[in-house]
Parts: sequence; structure tokens; C-alpha cells
Amino acid sequence: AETIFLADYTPPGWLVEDVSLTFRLAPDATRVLSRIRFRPNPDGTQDRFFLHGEKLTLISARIDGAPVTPDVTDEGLTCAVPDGAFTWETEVEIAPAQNFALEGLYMSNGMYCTQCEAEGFRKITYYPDRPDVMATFTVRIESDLPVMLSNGNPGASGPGWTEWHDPWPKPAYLFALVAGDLIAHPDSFTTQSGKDVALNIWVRPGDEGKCAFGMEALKKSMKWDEEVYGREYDLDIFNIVAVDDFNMGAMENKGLNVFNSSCVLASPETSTDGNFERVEAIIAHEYFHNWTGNRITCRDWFQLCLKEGLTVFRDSQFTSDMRSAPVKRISDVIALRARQFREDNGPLAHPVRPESFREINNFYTATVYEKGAEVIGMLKRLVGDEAYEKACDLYFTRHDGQACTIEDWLQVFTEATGRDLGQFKRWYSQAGTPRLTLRETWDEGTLTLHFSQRTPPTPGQTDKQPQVLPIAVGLIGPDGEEVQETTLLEMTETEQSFSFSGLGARPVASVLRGFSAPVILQRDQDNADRAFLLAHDTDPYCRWEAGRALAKQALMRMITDDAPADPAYLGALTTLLGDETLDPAFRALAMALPSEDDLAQSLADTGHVPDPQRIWDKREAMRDAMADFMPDLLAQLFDAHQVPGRYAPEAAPAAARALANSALALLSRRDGGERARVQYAEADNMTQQLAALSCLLSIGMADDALGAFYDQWQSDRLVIDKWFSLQVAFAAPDQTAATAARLAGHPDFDMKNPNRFRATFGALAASPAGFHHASGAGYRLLADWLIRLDALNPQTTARMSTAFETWKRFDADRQDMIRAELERILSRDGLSRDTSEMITRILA
Ligand code: HT7
Ligand code: ZN
Repeated sequence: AETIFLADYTPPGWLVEDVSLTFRLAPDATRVLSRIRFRPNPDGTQDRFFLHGEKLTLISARIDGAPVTPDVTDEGLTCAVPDGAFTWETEVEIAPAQNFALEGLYMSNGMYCTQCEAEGFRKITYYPDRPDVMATFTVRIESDLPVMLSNGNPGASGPGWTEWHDPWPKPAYLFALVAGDLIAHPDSFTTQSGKDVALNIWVRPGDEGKCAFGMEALKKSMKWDEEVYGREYDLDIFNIVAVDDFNMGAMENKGLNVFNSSCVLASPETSTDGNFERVEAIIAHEYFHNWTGNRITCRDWFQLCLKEGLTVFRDSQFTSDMRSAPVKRISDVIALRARQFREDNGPLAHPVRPESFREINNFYTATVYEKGAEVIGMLKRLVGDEAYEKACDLYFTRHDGQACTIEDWLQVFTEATGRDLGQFKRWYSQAGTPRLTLRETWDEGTLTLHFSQRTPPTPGQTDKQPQVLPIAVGLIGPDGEEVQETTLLEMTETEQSFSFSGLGARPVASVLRGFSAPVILQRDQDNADRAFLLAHDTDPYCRWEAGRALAKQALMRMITDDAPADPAYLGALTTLLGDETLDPAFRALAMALPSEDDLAQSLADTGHVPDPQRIWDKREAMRDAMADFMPDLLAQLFDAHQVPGRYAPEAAPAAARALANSALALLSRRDGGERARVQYAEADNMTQQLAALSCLLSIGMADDALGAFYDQWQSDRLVIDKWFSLQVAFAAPDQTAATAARLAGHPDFDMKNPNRFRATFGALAASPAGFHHASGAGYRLLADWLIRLDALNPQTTARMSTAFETWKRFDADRQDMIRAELERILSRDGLSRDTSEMITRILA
């Protein structure tokens, strides 16, 4: 298929008034009957009537009741149609039981379910499957299954059939249908205007006990969106369904959210603190889409960040309000650097609003989602909270029921503030992470910060223009007191200086507070200043960042110069960890070392060729040094942060567990796993059990525990996913590929299940020393399995091929081996459009 360009957008020729669908469900021969009322679009041209349709068997087609014979291709159909409005009817046949791509209507454990975003509806029936065609839907489902769900409000039902009507016009990508033997976890919510909404989380029998937390998260989300954004829910019912086979995390279908079971089911025994937090965030994210995505949707898929960036931003605000805001911010920065900076720095770099694609599924990326959210955060920072609220209100009232663009979004901000956002718009069109360089001068009471910005070239974009950078700055005096509160500098030029005068003594600048812009800050700062900020900065992000910079500097010197672990870093960390006034979650974050991937990138940036094994060895050496340097403190942290009583997933006890378990990981290096074995034996929740198992795995003493863990949890697929991934993650680098290969031969391995595939091969890709082992075994194994998976599930294959995106960092031997594997994948007959686009871009 050819490349599609944003610049080629044209409005649809016909609009849809309403749609009626009847589903006669059968695993191998489902019949879908559609009745669609079309009318010419006054803003479009009626030169060719085209409906998308893929892998459909057309049984019959009629216009205004009269049979017609359309021209059918692999991508859809064309047909001569009357002038003016008309009614289109078709009957098609599809085979959900044969659909392993998990796109369109498919089956998961005997349950029918759908995934239509981005272009899955065309695998269900013929339709103008584009987001700017919005219509009301009435759906009738016929089957002998006990539960049959679709979007909107329930209508009539009888033996073997159920009807649903969705009064809110929506694009086809928000359509959903679920049918199966499901059990509801019910509840209700009264909206701010007093409307009662029925809530249900639908699960397979056996999972009923894992719904309570998700339901609380849903009610909190509904309340938060009313209080913070003034957004009320708009149907009589809100259904969530848990599905085991799902390509992504969850889907915001109107009134019927479908979730990967890993993102909604949670119980203390089977889920970690991290799982609980993720469930809460994803439930919020999908719920918030009801306004940012559903009521106001995207005109075309190039505008994906309009709904995704904004909704990620909203869910991060929600998590900050529910839990610790600084910890959420630091965690988001860690994730952004790990995923989005990595993407921005390689062959897959693209703007937040891409300008072309072959397969839109390949653009559900960290750049569109996470950088898209950072862009909203910057906008809010620049215009201020009040103006942000005013602009959002205008957006919701002006564009309700519409399919919009980034221009519409920016326009409400221009009107609300009078600001010219022309330059700001570059954040949507320029790919790459800006490098922000800082030099400081001090002259008789005046500190001047000289900034310069540069964004490196990215594929298809060689010359970059300066972007608007909101740089939050504070100053800390020599006595550790803040002498300048946070102030926002607005950088618009390539080079710009900002002065602070009237200062008694030279302060230390705390720069990019709160990570106020998604840039790489390069500053010549000595370790004394870093240690000073680690001790005194009032901004939690900058304080954490100072510690990270110290750790990174120390590790880089260990890698490049064989230096020993820096005692100054270890000393500063010891002081921070022992500071009881600090949130334990913050201290746990401070204890984590920069990732192997982060170090590899920094080495590449400074002209070194990273050796993944050496990076792994030196990180291990640093962790040994930490364990040796502060044994008493670690033991004390471990003991003092044991959480007594019943497990609760809230932020405070989770923070204590995080710190205790970080300490345990280091203590295990010296106590032969004694504490971890006790914790494993006594654990009554998955956080403690898994942390202990990880410690034992990391010191090679987990054989018994691994077997016991499997025996205990073999009937719980989400826990067994953890069992798969932990073994790969903690294998010694020369055993990583062999471990993944062995597990792929385990009777519980099922390549059709994306969670299990990701647990095994995602863990391989996420273990740099193992994946990039000099033997090339990691590359060969992943390529073998991507080739196999592509025949079944192109979306997941394409996403997982990003494991290779950093290949140009490495030495010639590794590059040769990777290139050979990428070319082997690309040469396969019948390779999907998804995977072929990704591999082609990675190779370019
Ligand atoms: N908007 C949803 C995206 C999504 C998706 C995209 C492509 C293929 C499968 C998918 N499943 C869900 C999820 C979200 O961002 O909330
Ligand atoms: Zn989303």
C-alpha cells in the first residue's frame, strides 16, 4: 500500500446519518448486516463512492432496497450511487475464530470481542472507515451467549438477541461488540447533575475477585473529570470488559471500554504495587477519552496526538492528584527518556504529528503519546493554569461532536490568551529531542544563564528551527537556602541569555525544574554542585536529577576509564537515603541506577561504541559497591519500611515497600539471599513475593522458589506472564536468549497471546546485555519469532521490531548481524504492511 500524506487530506464525499448493524454470531461464519443512511457532504465532492472493506465475503448489497453489484477489491468497494441521500444495505460474512490479528471481530477464550482503532471496522463490514465520518449506531446481536454488549445504552432484548443504541455520533473506530459467558462486577455512580450511571466490569468466571480496585479507580476518574475539567459522563451505563488476548493496553470504545486483562484485573495476591498503579492510570486514561477522543475526536489519523497526548496529560494529572505528584513526575521523566528519547534518537524518529505513514498502527508511539503529553504540559506552563482552563472549556463547547485538528486545539489557546502560538506549533512538526546547552557567568552579584538550543537531524528533517522552551529555574544560595523561587524563562531563540541580579553570593542554579520541557540539558556542572543540589534543591525533579547525574557520571567513568565506584556519589546517596524527611518512594527512585540503554546512548553520544556486556558488568559492580558501602543503612531501611497488617495498594504503603525492596535487592548480594528467602516464604501479596523472587534470581539462587512459584500460580495466566518474563530478565547475559528459547518451548507458551509473547520476547529485547550478546543469539531468536508471529499478528510483531531501533549505536560486528536479521525478516514473502514498514524504516 502506498504512503498516505497529511497534506492530501480531503473531506469525505458522503456523510452517514445513522447506522444499524445486526450480528449473527458464529465462530467461523458470522453474518453482519448493515443498513447505513448516507447523504452527500456539502463540503466534499461526490466523484467516487468508496467504502473500506477487508477480508469480507460480500453476500449481498442493496441501495434503497434494490440489489446492486459493487466493484470489490482487497481494500474495499466502489459502486454507482444515486444523487442525494440513499440507504445502503449489505450482508457480509466473517470468521472471528480465524482472526489472530486481534483487529476487527475476533475471539478470545470463547468470547467475541472487537478492536476497531485504528482501521479495524473495515474488517467487520463495508464502511467509510475514517474518523471524520461520525454517526449514531444501533446494534442488534444474535447469539446464544448470556452476555451481549455494544456501545451506548441497552435497548430491547429477548431470547437469543439484544439491542443497543448509542445516541452520540461517533466514528467507526469507537464501535465495539462483546459477547460471551461473562460475569459482572456491578456498581453505580451519580454524576454531578444527579444522573445515575450503571457501572460494570465484565470478566470471565474466576476473575470476579479482581475487579474491586478497577471499579474504585473508575469512580475516582469519573469524579475527578467532573471536578477538574467539568466533564460529566453522558450515557446510562458504562461497561468495561477484560479480555486476555489484546494487542495494546485498553480501548476507549464509547460506553464499552475493552481492556487487556492485565490492565484492569488486580488483587493483592496476584498484582504488584506497580500493577495497581498502572490499572488505576489506564482506567482513568480510557475513561477520560470519553471527552478527549470520543465526544471530540480526530479529523484524520495524523491528528492522533490531539486525543492521545491530551488524554495522557490528563491521566498524569489524575495520578499526580491521587498519589505523589513528584514521584509521578520523576517516573514519567524516566519513562519518557527510556522510550521517547530513544525513539527520537533513532531511525523511527517522527514528529508528534507525523506527516506521512503507510500503516497507522505503527504510529501509536511514545512520541505521539508521551511527547504529545509533554507538549500539552508546556502549553499549560506557558499560558498559566487559568488560561489553560479557559481554553479547555472553549475547546469542549466549541468542538463537541466534531472531528478536529491540532489547529483547532491551538486556536482555542490563541483566543483564550491572545498569544501567537505559531512558533509553539513547531513542537508538533519537528521531530527530535532538542539539546539545551547551558553556560553560566557570574559578575558582581549577577548570575547569567546563557542557553543555546539545537535539535539534531532526524529522518526526513535536516534543518531544525528553534522551538519555544519553557525553562523553569530557581537559585539556591551557598547556605542551602533558596534565593530565587521558581521562575519560568521563555526561550525562543537559538541562543538566549537570562540574568538574575542583586545576589549576595554566587548561587547554584536549579534548571529545568519539574522537567519543564522535554529536552536534553547539557551543562558543565561539577560534582560538588550536583551533590549540593542533591542535598538542597527544593524541586524534587531537580534533586533527583542531580543524583542521577552523579550516578551516571560515576558509571560512565567506570565504563570508559575502569574507575572504581565513586565514593563521593556513594556518600551523597547514603546521606539522601538516610534522610527520613524524604518520601520513601522518592528515595527508592534515587537508588535506581541509570538503565543500560541510557548508558549505551550516552556513550554513543560521547563518541564511544557501547559494549553492552561491559555496561552490564559495571552496573553490577556499582550495585556491589553500593551494597558494600552502606550495609547498615540498607538493613535499617529494610527493617524500618516493613509494612505491617493487611496489604493496601495505596501510595504510602507502596512507597515503603518500594524502598524496602530496593534495599533488599542490595542486601541480597551480601546475605546469600537469606532475607529474600524469608520474605518469599512469608509474603501474602505479589509485590513482596515477586520482589523476593527477583532478588533470588539476581543472585542465582532461585531454583526452588521458581518451581514453587509456578506450582502456586500455574492457573493464573497474568502471574505466569511474570514467571516467564522474570526468568528472561534475570538470566545472565550469555543465557538470556537460551532462556527465552527454552521458555518458548514451555507448554504454557502461546504465541497467539500477546501478553505471553511480550512476557518472553519483550523481556529478551529489554535485556540489552543478553539481547546484544556478541554471539548474535538474541538477534537470531527474536527475528525467528517475529517472522512466525507476523503471519498471525502483524501489529504486535511490528511493535516488537523496535527492539532493533538502536542498532546503529553498536560495533560493526553487531551491526552486520542485526542488518542480516532485519533483511531476513524483510525478505519474507507475505510480510505484513505493518512489519515491512517498520523494518524498512529501521534499516534506512
Ligand atoms: N486509543 C487506544 C489505542 C489502541 C490501539 C491502537 C491500535 C491497535 C490496537 C489498539 N488498541 C488500543 C488506546 C488508548 O490510547 O487509550
Ligand atoms: Zn489513549
